[in-house]
Amino acid sequence: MKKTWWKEAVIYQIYPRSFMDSNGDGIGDLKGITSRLDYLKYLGIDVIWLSPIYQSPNDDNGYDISDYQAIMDEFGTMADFDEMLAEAHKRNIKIVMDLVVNHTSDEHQWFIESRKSKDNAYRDYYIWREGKNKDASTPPNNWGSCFSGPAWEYDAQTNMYYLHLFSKKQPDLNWDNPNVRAEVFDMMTWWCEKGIDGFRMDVINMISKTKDLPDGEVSGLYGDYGPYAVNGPNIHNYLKEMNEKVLSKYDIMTVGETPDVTTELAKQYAGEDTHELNMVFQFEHVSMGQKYGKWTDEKPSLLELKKIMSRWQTDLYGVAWNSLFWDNHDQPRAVSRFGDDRAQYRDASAKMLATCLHMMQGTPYIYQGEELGMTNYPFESPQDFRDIESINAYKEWCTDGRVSHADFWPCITSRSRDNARTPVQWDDTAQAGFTTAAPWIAVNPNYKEINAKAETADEHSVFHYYKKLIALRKKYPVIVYGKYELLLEDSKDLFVYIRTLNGDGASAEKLLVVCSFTDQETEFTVPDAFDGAVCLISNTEHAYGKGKVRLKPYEAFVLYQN
Ligand code: TEU
Ligand code: CA
Repeated sequence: MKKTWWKEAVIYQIYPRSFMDSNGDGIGDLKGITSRLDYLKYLGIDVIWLSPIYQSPNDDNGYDISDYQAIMDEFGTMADFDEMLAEAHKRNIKIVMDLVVNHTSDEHQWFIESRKSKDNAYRDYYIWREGKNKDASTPPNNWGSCFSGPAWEYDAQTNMYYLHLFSKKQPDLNWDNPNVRAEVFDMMTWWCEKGIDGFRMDVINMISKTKDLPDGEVSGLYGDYGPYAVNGPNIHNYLKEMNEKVLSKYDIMTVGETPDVTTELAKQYAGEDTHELNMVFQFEHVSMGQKYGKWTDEKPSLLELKKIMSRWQTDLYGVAWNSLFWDNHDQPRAVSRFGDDRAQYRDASAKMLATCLHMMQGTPYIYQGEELGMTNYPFESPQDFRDIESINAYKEWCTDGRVSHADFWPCITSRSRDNARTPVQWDDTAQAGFTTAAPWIAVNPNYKEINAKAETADEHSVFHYYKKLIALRKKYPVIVYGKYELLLEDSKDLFVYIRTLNGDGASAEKLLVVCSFTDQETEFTVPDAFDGAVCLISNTEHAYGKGKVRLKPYEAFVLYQN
């Protein structure tokens, strides 16, 4: 496997709206990010993935872009961006931009033109269709959008519908139009010339749709667009073209957000020699359990989690590259979901989850606040939601009477994207030091106990544990390049694996990673091959010798043998 900087890097995701407010308007901004770069340098990360900072009417918090080459007013100016980029580079931190080109905002100039008339030069930049049977009262097909409701919006001006797989303010671009591809590639080149270090590509495996757009299989209220819009017919051609025309010309990293991919498809998207993307960012391990669609309060099964994560480790080994993450801006907080956020277990289980993930193969992503062990928010009512997906879903499932509030509430609060979007907790002053005004979304009330100031000062904190994991990755190539092997496949409590570098010969290096996913004490027997091994990191005070260890709840440790 080729060695590259992005395989060895640790990435930190910033959701700018919630990271740090510099000018007291309650909204995070670019100057706020710049002011916290020293904190990130101290943590030890190499790359920042910046969620969208472009001009946007904020129907979906910046994932609806109205100008790809301008900065959102609330976040600052292009000069602020240039300053942030320069200050990051000064600290050897790279900046990866979010690239959202499956769709634009309906307020993008292209769409404003497109909807004007059937013969407008931009008409074909988007996906327009007549209503079914030319009947304007029925959408072209039965697809549902990701954010509830139909995936088609009727536009009276031309008596036709446009496709939007996300909100109706996010019309899908027509990638089959060569002009669309040329415009996107030019825009990407413009950012590369500015000196940015890569792209995280939003739902990039959804840009190619089939020519016909037939009804999908119905589940719930709408039909599924999946077979016609995800991993579509021309996707690999378009990515290869993008690679040839833009990506291959720069030393940048690319990560494709790819919902619904198999490991077979990932080998194509992110293969060593396929000339598409560097790595995928896939969701199989965070998609377990479905109750009301994605809304569920079920605890994920460890057996299933191990199966999924191990399959990705094994199938991609030597041929393709994956991202490692528990959290991002679309997911609930990991410690609440996969760990245990009760006071006595939060710290241990946050460290255990970090160990489990950061010792695997792939590029690790830390989502802002995860390094502090931030938890889900205690929502009290639907009025607390800011996220369009949560707001619409509550209406479609509950207000419209398909399920009772009592049944639905625990499910939506367990999964709401707003769990990840509450402000970063910097200190124990008002609004957790995020802002001096009223924040756009409420601060989690636990900020007095959980905050960056307290954790950077305490060498036993979750923060310092992450710092140590990052440092270990830099020191031990086995963490980046070693081969993975799952042990104790059938254990319902323990996630145990080995990593091996340089085969079985005398120069072999081995890691043993042991993670307890239970709030009970358990027992584990250290394999003989790890007799006399060194403990690289652990979330308890244990001394690990030969043979049996009695494990505390959520205990984690890593042994190294060479
Ligand atoms: O997300 C796409 C995606 O597949 C989901 O994670 C989605 O956000 C949702 O959870 C579906 O149930 C990307 C962005 O990460 C997300 O923030 C945007 O809202 C979305 O695309 C549209 O741009
Ligand atoms: Ca601000």
